[in-house]
Amino acid sequence: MLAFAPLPMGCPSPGNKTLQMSPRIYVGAYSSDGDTNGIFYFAGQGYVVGGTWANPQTNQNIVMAASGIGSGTLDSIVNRDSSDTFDNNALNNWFSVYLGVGRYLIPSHYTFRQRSSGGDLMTLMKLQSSSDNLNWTDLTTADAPTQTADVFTSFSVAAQPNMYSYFRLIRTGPDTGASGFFCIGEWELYGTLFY
Ligand SMILES: [Ca+2]
Repeated sequence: MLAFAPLPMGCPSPGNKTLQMSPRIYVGAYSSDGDTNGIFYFAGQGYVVGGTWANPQTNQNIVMAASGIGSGTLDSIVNRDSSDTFDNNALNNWFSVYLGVGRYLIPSHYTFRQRSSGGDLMTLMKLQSSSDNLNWTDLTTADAPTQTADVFTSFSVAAQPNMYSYFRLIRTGPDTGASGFFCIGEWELYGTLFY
């Protein structure tokens, strides 16, 4: 679902800041796992509806980061295909995304796709948001993805008043091998984007 509209009066603020402009609005509504409605897909289109898609991390239309990389690449997390990226083996390891200057999202859902190869899978995580990439707020608390390789699980995010430019997935439980790797195949965010 796509919609464009002027910024409504009383719309949510980015963290504790106030928008000084009248941004465009893209409503990326979750339809099905792997659909093309998500914010990372839209970023891959250069933030242009109907634009030609290219990997949004490769072209830096989003800026991803990790607490460490053990194997694989950040690009693979948003390449819309099966892949394996491992974070480092550590407590509370995470993958994050920065949407860029002047881009703020009110999230509604996210999808997580397990790594494609056999091996240890993720059991528990949560989604967090931030205005400054330093202080993080829990948007979900205990998200348990289906423990099948290459399979998507979608999670809804409770309605909340603020919009944010930074999001991260943080591991909150052991993987199925009882070790501390954060393994991921794909990630997508949905919601209302001001850009
Ligand atoms: Ca992937």
